[in-house]
Amino acid sequence: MKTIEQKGMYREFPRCGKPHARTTHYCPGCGHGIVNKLVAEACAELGLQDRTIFVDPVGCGVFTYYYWDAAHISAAHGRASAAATGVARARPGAVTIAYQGDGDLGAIGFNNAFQAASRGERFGCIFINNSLYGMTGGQMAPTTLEGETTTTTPYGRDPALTGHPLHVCEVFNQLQAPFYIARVSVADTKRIMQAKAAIRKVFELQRDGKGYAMLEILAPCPTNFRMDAQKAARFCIDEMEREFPLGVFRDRSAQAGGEESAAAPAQGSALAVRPVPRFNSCAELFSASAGAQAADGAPERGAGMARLSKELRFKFAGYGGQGILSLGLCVAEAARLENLHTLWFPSYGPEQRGGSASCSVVVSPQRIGAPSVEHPDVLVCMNQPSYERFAADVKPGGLVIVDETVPVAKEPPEGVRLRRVPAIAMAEEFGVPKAANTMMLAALKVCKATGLADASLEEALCASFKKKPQLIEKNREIFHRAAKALENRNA
Ligand SMILES: Cc1ncc(C[n+]2csc(CCOP(=O)(O)OP(=O)(O)O)c2C)c(N)n1
Ligand code: SF4
Repeated sequence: MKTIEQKGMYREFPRCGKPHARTTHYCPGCGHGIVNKLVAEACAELGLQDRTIFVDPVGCGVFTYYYWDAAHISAAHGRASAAATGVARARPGAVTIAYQGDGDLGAIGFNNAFQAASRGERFGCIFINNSLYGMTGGQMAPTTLEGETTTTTPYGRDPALTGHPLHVCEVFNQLQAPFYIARVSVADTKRIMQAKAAIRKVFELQRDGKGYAMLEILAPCPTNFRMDAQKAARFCIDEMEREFPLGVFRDRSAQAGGEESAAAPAQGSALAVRPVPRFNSCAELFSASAGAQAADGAPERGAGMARLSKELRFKFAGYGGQGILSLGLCVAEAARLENLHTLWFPSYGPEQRGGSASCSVVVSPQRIGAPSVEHPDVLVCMNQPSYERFAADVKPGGLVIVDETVPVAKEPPEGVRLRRVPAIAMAEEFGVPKAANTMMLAALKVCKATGLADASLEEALCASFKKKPQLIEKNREIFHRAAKALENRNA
C-alpha cells in the first residue's frame, strides 16, 4: 500500500508499542487531528521545521511529539505557556509554539498564559477550545457553554454555580503587549482554510520575531459531545460560534507602523441557557448520590451499614472500551443503594480510544477520607498492563480477579488470592462481547468480594442501562447465567 507523505509529520508514529503506526490517537472527527495536520503543513511549507520548538500540553494534544517532525518539549498540565516563555527567552532565534487545550490554558494554566501574553513573550500559542476537558472524560472547562452538559455539569452549565464561559481572546485583548489575537474554527472546509491561513500567520510572526500571538481554534470533540463527527462539527458552528465569535481581534502587522488594529469583532453575544442533551452516566450517578429516593423493591436502606464492618477499596483496570469504569460505577451504585458511603474515582490514560483506563472505588460504613486507592482490597484486571501495574500493590488478604486472557507471569504477593475468570470468552460465548464487564460483576458476586447484597449489585447493573433500557434484561440474564457458570466451575 502506498503511504501518503504528510508534510511536516513523521512517516510513522511509533507510539505505545506500535512501532509502525500510521494513525494518530485522536478519535474520528476530532478537531485536534485537523489542527495537527495544519500545524505540520504550515511549519513545513514555511521551511521552519529546523527552527521550531513545540511546547506540548497535557490533554488530548499530548502526543504531538509523535507526529510533528520538529523539536519538542513537554510541559506539565497548564504550564506550556510558562515553558514556552523559557524556551523563547533561551532561544530567541527559534520559532516557539505552545499548543494547549482549554482546560490546560483556560483553567489550571490561565495565569501562566495570561501573564506571558501580558509580558508579550515571543511565542505563538495555539489554543484548542473544544468546550470541555477531552482527555479526562469530558468534564466542564472554563469555556463550557451555558447550558452545556458535561460530566460535571449534568444539568447543563449554570452560570450561578459555575460562572460564565471564559472568552480567552477577549480577555487577552485587554492587554497591551500581544501582537496578534484571533479566533478560528475547524468545523468545515471553509473554516479549515481560514484556520490554516491563521496558523501560518502565527508561524510567520514568530519567524520574524514580532511578539506574542494567540490563536484560539474552536474544535469538535465528538467523543465527549456524545455526537457523531458531523453533529459535533455542527455544534461547533451553531452553538460554540454563538458564544465565541470568530475573527481577528488584533493584528498589529495589519497597520503601517505596527499599530494595533481596531478590527475586533463585536464582543459578547446574547446568551440564553441552552440545554444540550447528552448522555452521561457518571453524572447521573453523582446526582443520584446526592439524595435520590429508593426505587420500589430496592434493597433495604442501611442494610450495608450492618453488613459491612470496614471500608473496602477496589481498583478496576483495563483498556478503554472494556466497560471498566462502568463496572466500578456499578459497585459504587450498589453501595449507594445500601446507604453506604461510596466514592468512584476514574483515571484515564492519554488516549480516549484503546488506551488504559482504571477507576478506584471505595465503599465504607464511615465517611471516606482519601479518594485514591494505592493498596486495594480487591483488584479486577481486564488486561495485562493493568495486572502488571497494580497486582503487586494488593493488600495482604486481598483478592485479584483477572480475565483468563491475561498472562500471569508473576503471582500476586503472598496472602493475596488470585481468581482467573473467563469474562471475555464467556461474553463472546453469550453473543454479547461488550458484556465482559457484566461477567466480571458476576465474578465479584460469586467471590463475595464486595460485601454488598447480590440484589444491590443486580439493581445497580440494571440502573447502569437506564438510558438503554433495551439492554437491561439481556444484561440481567447474562449476569445470572455467568454467576451460575462460575459457581459450577467452583463446585
Ligand atoms: C497538574 C494536573 N492536573 C490535572 C491533570 C489531569 N488532566 C490531564 S488532561 C486534563 C484536561 C485536559 O483538557 P484540555 O486541556 O481541555 O485538553 P483536551 O484533552 O480537551 O484537548 C486534566 C485535568 C494533570 N495531568 N495534571
Ligand atoms: S476525546 Fe475529544 S479531544 Fe480527545 S481525541 Fe477524542 S475527540 Fe479529540
